[in-house]
Amino acid sequence: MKKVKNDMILSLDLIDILKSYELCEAIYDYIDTIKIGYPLTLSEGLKSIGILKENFDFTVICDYKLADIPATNEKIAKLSYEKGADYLIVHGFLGSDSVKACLDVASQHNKDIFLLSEMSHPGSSMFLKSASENIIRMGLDLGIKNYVAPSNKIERLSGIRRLVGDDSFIISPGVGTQGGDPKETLKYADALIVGRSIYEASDPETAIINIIKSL
Ligand code: OMP
Repeated sequence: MKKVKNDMILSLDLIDILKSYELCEAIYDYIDTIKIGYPLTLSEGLKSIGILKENFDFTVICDYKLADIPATNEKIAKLSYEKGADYLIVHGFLGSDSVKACLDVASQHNKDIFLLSEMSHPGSSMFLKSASENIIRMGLDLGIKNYVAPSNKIERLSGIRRLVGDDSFIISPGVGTQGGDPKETLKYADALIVGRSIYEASDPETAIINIIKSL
């Protein structure tokens, strides 16, 4: 992935397209990349991708954490890219065939994926943590250059950076509300993913400016 403006991606987990639109109007001077997931898509439909992308010229990462058999992953990926997704977040624990199905659809659309190996919430240490390194190695074998790694578990994030090397792109959620520190995170990640600290703030623009200042 190319550099993200202000090294910050807005995680747009609102469920209302009008509120999402208003938020984007308030922050688009500072943000050029947004992440849309199930909350907005299940509430307002896949058309939300196009509405926000076309009006604000955003790069859109669709966070559907794809985790299914290859045939189903392929269908979800195709729909997402056709509706305007530039990147899809894909779970690695399903194995290489499921991930490869997404990679193949991405390359047919001249788009790309992010691979997820472990997560920022506490439960991630039950099963995902022990599999994470092997998942990353699978990603590297598949030629994947984009990864998601947790900001609030800085040793895990730095370990993933060591594994993937400096020419891979890491985006990092868990900043702010989940405890991750923006400045520390950017020692190892290329961009922060920030949701509630921005969209739940009484003044989202000021919230963004304050994060940028803290860097
Ligand atoms: P906030 O905690 O509100 O900043 O939102 C974080 C966003 O990143 C949410 O959309 C989560 O679903 C997502 N996320 C994580 O919080 N942790 C992860 O390990 C991975 C993701 C993700 O894949 O984006």
